[in-house]
Amino acid sequence: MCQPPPIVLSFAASDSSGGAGVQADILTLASMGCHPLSVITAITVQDTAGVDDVMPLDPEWVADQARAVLEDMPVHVFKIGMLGSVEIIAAIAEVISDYPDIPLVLDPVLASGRGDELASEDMVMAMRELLLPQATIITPNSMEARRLAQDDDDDEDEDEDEDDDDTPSLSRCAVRLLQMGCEYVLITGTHENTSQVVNNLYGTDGVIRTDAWQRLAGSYHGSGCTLASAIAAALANGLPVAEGVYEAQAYTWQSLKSGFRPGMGQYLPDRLFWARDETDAADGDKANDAARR
Ligand code: PXL
Repeated sequence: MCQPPPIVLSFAASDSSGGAGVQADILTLASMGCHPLSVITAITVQDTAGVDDVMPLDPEWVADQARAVLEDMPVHVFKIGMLGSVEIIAAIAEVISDYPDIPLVLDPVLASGRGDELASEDMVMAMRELLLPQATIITPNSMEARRLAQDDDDDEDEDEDEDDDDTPSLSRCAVRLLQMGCEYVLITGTHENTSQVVNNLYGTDGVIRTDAWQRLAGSYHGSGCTLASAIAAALANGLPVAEGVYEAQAYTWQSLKSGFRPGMGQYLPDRLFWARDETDAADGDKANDAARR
């Protein structure tokens, strides 16, 4: 028999459009050779244009789902996405604290790429206090990094790092996030006003790697979930963090490049791009290029 797939446990919310959330995690993890376990935190009502409603689950149901699978199977990596409530954050923090040797990839989902709020200020505080200290790596975009790293003195020294280049203040955010207890911070640059998308991985000694990617035209839903799950899969497959972060970015960029627009809103990444027939993929690219022109 060949090697069984490594197991990744994803804590995430359901996205009925299949673009983000647990659906994105399952597709990405399976596509990268892992067996995905899914603990649902909340149910969203959404299409490719936006989130209409969110129903967080009872925190005991979240903890019970996790405990059931953790007592049955060896989990190689945890991945956390959208959380739903402060009580759910506390429940998950307690469960995973019983498994300190399992690496944790935390995607601090605060808002959707389209701006729908997905976390209250209380949830941001709970994430800082209960989840960040347990994380191997967190994967905020630049807006999430600024909000997570904000502290009470920021109004006073607002001008300190504010020149035309945003990099110093993002690196300061990374330092603060590392001080909160995570081992690595990957800040993605999709929302920055740069010609390429520049992603920086920080560790306690500073920047570990900087990767720049061609900025693709169009607006995508589910890219953050794809990237964080791809990192979880890479770690589960045995890659060290810096290499896993590169592999995950390359996979995510390719899935975005092969993106498709199934509805009337955003493009979705094609997490199974490699499984398409080559001629189909070429036709798809042409159709996408035409649609984006
Ligand atoms: O992309 C972050 C995200 C995560 N999880 C769910 C979402 C979104 C964004 O919309 O809906 C369920």
